[in-house]
Amino acid sequence: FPMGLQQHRALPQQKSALPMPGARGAHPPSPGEATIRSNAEAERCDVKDRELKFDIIPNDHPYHNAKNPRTVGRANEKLASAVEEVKKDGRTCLVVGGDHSLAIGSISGHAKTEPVIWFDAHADINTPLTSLSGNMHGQPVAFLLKELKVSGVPGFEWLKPCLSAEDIVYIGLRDVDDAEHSLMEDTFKKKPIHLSFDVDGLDPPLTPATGTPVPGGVTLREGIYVAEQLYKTGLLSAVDTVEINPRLGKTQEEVDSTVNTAVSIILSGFGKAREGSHSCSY
Ligand code: B3U
Ligand code: MN
Ligand code: MN
Repeated sequence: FPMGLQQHRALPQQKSALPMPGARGAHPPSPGEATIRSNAEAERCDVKDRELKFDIIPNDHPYHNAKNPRTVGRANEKLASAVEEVKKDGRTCLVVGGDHSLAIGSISGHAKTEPVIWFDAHADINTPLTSLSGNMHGQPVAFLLKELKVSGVPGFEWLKPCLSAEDIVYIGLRDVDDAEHSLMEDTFKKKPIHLSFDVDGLDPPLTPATGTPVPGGVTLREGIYVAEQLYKTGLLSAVDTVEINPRLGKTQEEVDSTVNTAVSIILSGFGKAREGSHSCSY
């Protein structure tokens, strides 16, 4: 921490169709900030930049396993107010920062009811009691979740947990601590999943016999991976596979490749593993 936090910028955008003249604050732009601004303005975004300055609180002793709690807590309080102002101004809020603990302030300052997509290799759901590293960037989800009732952390007196477990979706998890795994098992209810799979989400050469192909779709490997992972949850309880129209195939080959692609997706969703399906594990 805290160097990343000192560089956070709330950069709202897309207010009007015309770029604003370069109205700037007193501080010189950092190279990253200038690059974001110039690229966003080239896309005709109306960028209103604001700089936040954060204090480093002296003698900021750990609270259980949470390091720098007062510094991180106060910084997030400021960030929450800044994000709230950006939203009141009717803008889309962009926060550029280092440390993921900033999500505590950013999400709290947002209108507080939105679903959150947490794109991360890590679940960031440790509490000050479970964290092994003590790093605050491994804890923001716990601070935000009503169910986990994290409280008493100095610097966070202002915080009211604003997320329910059903408001958050994780994408990309692949490094979850044991304690985090238990917290997730207890907190997130497992609901049956319905997969509605339109084959035109795949890249067109994979399913040419479909009505409205669009270039730039996902690969067969990615599509199969999604279906395999859903199968592995044990929660997949209904599957649609749609927009397969053999009559639109210009050749038999096009019809066959479309059908074969759909079949591979379906089989993966029903448990076919690419290394072969084996009933025993050894
Ligand atoms: N779960 C570990 C590792 C970690 C979390 N977030 C990041 N790393 N970036 C922890 O420190 O809580
Ligand atoms: Mn993270
Ligand atoms: Mn991460």
